[in-house]
Amino acid sequence: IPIKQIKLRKLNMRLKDPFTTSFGTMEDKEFYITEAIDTHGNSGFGESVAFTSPWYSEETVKTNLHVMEDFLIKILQENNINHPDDVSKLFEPIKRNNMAKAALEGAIWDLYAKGENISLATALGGEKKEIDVGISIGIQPTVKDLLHTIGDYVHAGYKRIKIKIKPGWDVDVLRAVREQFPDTPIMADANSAYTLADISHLQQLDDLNLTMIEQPLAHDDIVDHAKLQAVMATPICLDESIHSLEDTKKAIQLGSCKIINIKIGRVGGLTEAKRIHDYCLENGIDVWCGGMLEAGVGRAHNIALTTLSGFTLPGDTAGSARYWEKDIIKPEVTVENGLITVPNKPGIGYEMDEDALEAFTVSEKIFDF
Ligand code: OSB
Ligand code: MG
Repeated sequence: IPIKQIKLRKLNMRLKDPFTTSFGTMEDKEFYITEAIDTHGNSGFGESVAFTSPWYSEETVKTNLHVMEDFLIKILQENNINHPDDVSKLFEPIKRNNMAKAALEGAIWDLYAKGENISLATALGGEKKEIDVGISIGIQPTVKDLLHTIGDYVHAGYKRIKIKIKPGWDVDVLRAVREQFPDTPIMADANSAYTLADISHLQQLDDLNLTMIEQPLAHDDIVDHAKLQAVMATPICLDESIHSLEDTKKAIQLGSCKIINIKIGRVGGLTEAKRIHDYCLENGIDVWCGGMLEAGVGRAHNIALTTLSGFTLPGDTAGSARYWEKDIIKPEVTVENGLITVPNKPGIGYEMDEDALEAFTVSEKIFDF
């Protein structure tokens, strides 16, 4: 893949509504759009999903820049890439910093697919023409607000509702939701807000027929999660704890979870995401594609990944309008009856909206090869 230049654009976009999790509230999203340009003038795009504060994981927008410009881009400048799968191998000497790695690898995957004149989904081996989507709802001011919001999304057709929980906003809230929505697939995401001291409290969730509980315990734990899963009927899904195929194997072996949320950024890119998917498919573990409040480029990558057959559960990749007044891609991602139609154009399958990109860009850096 004859890369001639890499462009890093820092964007700042305001979320339509602030998004609150157990770790805090996000209102503005600052992030990098990566662009890999080849000698034919084709461009591939990626998006970094790190946030400005290290609340979800240790990476931030600033660490992304440091790692990309001082290490990862240098590696790309010094090596030939025949296939995007080479990238994660080349990045291996750099520990973690998975979101920075994924942002660059994603642009190279898009560029590769465009060069082959196939969709990114096809390049990854995905065959679904449409994907099932759910929605993640942040912590709301009141239970009444939450029930109202859920009603809107159920009405819009979303296939499952994920509710963010934290101590003080959990069992009673979910019980009220279950009463009002007896047949809706519902799950909860704690973003690591509990400890094993909360076992008996969390066990009450077993009465509510939840599809799963996501990351109830520490962000870096798989041992306590195994202890919790042993005494809970509700499947545990791991998010924060899984950074690689190796982590996946260990978590499954320990019985720490029955489901895995795959986020491209968290695992260091599409190649590793696909490897985790393949392993889970072979071993009967359900997976789904998580979200990081992405703009259009990251959303497009999530859609492509979700076309792989092992993504059996609806993901968090909702439509653009759920997050943004205006997205940076054309057309924007739309959801109908809880489905996103997978684009079949080459690469990510969406055009950049140059005006929007321009309007949200706060700075730009160019690296020539
Ligand atoms: O834990 O899945 C998470 C948003 C920000 C950080 C972490 C998470 C989330 C979400 C929202 O749940 C997913 C989305 O709608 O993009
Ligand atoms: Mg999560």
